[in-house]
Amino acid sequence: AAPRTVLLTGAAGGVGTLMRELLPPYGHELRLLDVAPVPDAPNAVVADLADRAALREAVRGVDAIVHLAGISLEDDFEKIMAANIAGTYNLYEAAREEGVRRVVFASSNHAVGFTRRPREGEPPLPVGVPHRPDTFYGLSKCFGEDLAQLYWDLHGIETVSLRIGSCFPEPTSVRMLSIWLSPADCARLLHAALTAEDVAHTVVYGSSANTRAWWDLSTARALGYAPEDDSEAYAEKVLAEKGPLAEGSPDDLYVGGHFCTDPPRRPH
Ligand code: NAI
Ligand code: 15L
Repeated sequence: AAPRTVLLTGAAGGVGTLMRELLPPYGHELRLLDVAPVPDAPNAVVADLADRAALREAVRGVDAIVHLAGISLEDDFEKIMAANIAGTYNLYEAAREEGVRRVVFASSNHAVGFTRRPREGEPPLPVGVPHRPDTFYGLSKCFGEDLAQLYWDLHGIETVSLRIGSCFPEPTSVRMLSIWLSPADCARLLHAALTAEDVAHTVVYGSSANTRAWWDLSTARALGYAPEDDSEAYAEKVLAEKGPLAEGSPDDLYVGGHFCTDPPRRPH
């Protein structure tokens, strides 16, 4: 597909930093935005998702938006409300006003975090399971998915909502062996979500081709996503460090794992 100009929000964050490197080789020209300064990016837009005028200017002329910005762990409801709920609404409003037709939204496994994870021999979890957030954070991702559906039905703006598992350079826990999304596969998934035709609002799980996978990747594969990585390469190391999952522990029972009982909080 032709190169596309893409606004990458959350460009200073963990995933944003990785994608800044990994997306341009697919032919995407990136415009960067974050409330924090983006290292080595003098042209990045430094703006809060609360600033509607800045968002409108930032989305002007782009073909698509990859929306990663927001609070990425649990926090006080008011903070989640401002950054993830109102912030995502502000961004979609800017997209509508400026005629941007495609958004890729970083949802999260925590939108369905209290769902039981499939046991051995059970089918992988489909995207159609009801929302079952494990935190205010997960609840904000449910909102984002529903907002995406509304903006498709009402305004014809297409979204791919990615329920990302754990996107880090390496899996570092037993649960992550099931839900790891390697940075290279994340770039493959974003590219597919940016370029697939007629996606309307599509929800996909974002993980690599993990041997221990929990999720049905068929909606992601239908976009053209073909994962190449498997966390199994790290399994021996992780299991030696962490030991097997304790039966009946949150990480063993739930999609959202320890977020269900003891969610990591954003440091202030
Ligand atoms: P991160 O916390 O490292 O990065 C988020 C970025 O958003 C930060 O650079 C922060 O400054 C920016 N941001 C926060 N509030 C903002 C605001 N009001 N206005 C503008 N920018 C703001 O998070 P990470 O790990 O890079 O995740 C990126 C996205 O993917 C997040 O939306 C997260 O919820 C989602 N996600 C990430 C997963 C992962 O494994 N890393 C798993 C599931 C979802
Ligand atoms: C998320 O949604 C978080 O943003 C990320 O930091 C990880 O904790 C991930 O989920 C996970 O479930 O491991």
